[in-house]
Amino acid sequence: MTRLIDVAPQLAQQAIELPSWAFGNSGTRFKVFGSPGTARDPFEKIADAAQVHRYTGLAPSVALHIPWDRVESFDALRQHAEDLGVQLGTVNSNTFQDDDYKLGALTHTDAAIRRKAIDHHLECIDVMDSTGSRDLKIWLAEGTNYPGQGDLRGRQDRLAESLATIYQRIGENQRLVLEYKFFEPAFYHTDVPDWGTSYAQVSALGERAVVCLDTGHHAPGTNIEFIVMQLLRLGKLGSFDFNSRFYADDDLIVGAADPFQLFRILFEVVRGGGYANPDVAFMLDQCHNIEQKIPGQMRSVLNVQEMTARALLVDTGALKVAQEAGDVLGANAILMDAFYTDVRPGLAQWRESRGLPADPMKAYAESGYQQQIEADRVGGAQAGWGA
Ligand code: PSV
Ligand code: MN
Repeated sequence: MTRLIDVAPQLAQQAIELPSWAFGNSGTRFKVFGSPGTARDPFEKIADAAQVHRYTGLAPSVALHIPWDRVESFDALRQHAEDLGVQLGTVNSNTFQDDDYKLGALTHTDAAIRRKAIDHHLECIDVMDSTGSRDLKIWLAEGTNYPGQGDLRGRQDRLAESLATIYQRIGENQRLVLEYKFFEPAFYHTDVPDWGTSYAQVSALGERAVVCLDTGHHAPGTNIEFIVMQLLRLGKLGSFDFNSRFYADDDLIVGAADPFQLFRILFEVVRGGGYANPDVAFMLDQCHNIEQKIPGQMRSVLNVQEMTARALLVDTGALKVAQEAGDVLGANAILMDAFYTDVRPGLAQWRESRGLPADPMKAYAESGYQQQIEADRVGGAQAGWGA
């Protein structure tokens, strides 16, 4: 049986990128709730993200969303992040909040609107040049609501052409990462609905184009770990947007809804060579609508760490023997043994041995940071959906 101590060196390599938007207000389409102390600009969002890293040692970078995180000087934002001990990470484009994009952006029939959407992505690459970011992550809200509304094939062809124009501008050390989602905001068809479409589109672009798998973007019952295996096998799994869901794209705390699914995904990541592999970025894509944001992000990265530890504990040698012997129940039991191992006390001890608090949630709660931002951040507009 593998022990936690045996996998500590691997655990020490874990890095999970936080989304800047987790530190702004968000909500449902019915209501966005404000909460005291919420960041009012990208600088404050980065400061909050740095707290998560400070107490967990797990979150050394922060993803940006443009235009939500547009600032006068990205060099200054980068310096601010570095001063706080974190880096700026993935740059996410946004072609879903402009009236021009009502009927499409990169797929629009109007060449002028397609050009505008392409130019937005080129601006994002300029930002990446200043921030030192490697990845441009593209999620498209494009699709149709009614059969017959659009030419499905024409839209796919225009998408390929627009992506190729963007890809030409991607630097030597940069990547284009294409995210898929099976529905929403379009309800009849979505232009990049599944991993296969994303894979087909990025494969046509070249080596530096890869797929992003958002765990919340699949139909209920989808075997997500199978997709993880397949994309790793094909060398095209570029990143994860981790979150969890009960119903649709709920954007809840990763591992909250279904810890076993998170374990199964991470087991395939480890098994497929995607763990501690710089080519596979671990990110969160979550919102905290009613819970506190900084502890919400802390809980999330800790959930990923706990399930990673369990995945690393799987006795792969014994598993292989059982699989090859056709020992169905034995093989399943080996996997479940690791899943049912409570790694929390071991992780607490290990954290302390590295100068981190045994209980990061408690340490943050006792730090006074939350009270401080609630007292300081008075006035101004809190960051939120669209800002
Ligand atoms: C879309 O649902 C998505 O998952 C994309 O990653 C966006 O960038 C993000 O959510 C916005 O919250
Ligand atoms: Mn996402």
